Amino acid sequence: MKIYIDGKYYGEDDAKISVLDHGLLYGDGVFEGIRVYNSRVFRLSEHVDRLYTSAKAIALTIPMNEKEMEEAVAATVRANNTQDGYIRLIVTRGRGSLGLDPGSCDRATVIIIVGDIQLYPEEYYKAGIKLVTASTRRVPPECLDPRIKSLNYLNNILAKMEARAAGALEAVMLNTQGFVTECTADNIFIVKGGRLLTPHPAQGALHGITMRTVSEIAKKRGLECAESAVTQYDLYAADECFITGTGAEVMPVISVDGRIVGDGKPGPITLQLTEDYRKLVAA
Ligand code: PXG
Repeated sequence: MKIYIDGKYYGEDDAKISVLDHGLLYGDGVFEGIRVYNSRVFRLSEHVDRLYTSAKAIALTIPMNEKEMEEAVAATVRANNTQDGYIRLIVTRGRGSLGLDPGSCDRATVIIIVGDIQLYPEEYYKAGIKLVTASTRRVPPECLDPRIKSLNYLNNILAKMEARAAGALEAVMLNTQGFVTECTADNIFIVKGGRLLTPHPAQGALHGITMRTVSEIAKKRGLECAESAVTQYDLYAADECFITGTGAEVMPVISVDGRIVGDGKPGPITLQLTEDYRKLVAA
């Protein structure tokens, strides 16, 4: 495995950054998770765009432009000879002194790791997964805008632990007003009366690239698709439910907090979108 750090490649055992990097000390940095399908990087410019927007929101200067970043990602994929895989693109505040002040960090650290990801075993794409609602709420936008894909995932990790403790693979996270936001690393959709609904990013969700792609596919199929407020009741009363993410792609949901969704099997619209998404990424 060849790992890119600040313009050079290192083997897995030699790819190291300073313990004084503020990415490690404070979670001060941003990242993207991106997929490679058939040697092509899926939606690269959208991911790089989101990375630069996240960086801008935290006043982090990335020491290269977006075009150069896209080239660095593509070159790292080529160097690893990756046909199908997962890219973790990370920009940290860089090495500084002990103490929060990012002013002590001279230069951001850019890391590109190309590896594998298998978030969910294949059988779940046919059978669907169970969700539980976590008691850990999503950090409210007034505190930290969830559109910033930062290195600080503790809030989501605590919710993921709740899911695992309850025997589920993913957790629904509510905002501090009690509305559904998203899952720990996935956006969420419901289908009701043939219409798709997903929580509006203003409710406290990351603006997912898979979510946007699935909305485009759904619209092409003539399905109405809206971003709006979604409650737990809406999840329990949904005809169908699924989650979307770079790792998960489109994953059917068959129960939420012990309430069976639809007839307890992945719904027809969900299965269609799962298939359409796989065709699109392979094309
Ligand atoms: N919400 C959150 C909080 C996320 O972290 C998504 C939604 C889906 O966004 P995209 O743009 O991927 O459709 C994410 C994505 C991992 C991993 O390592 C996490 C994500 C993506 C890929 C891998 O667990 N998060």
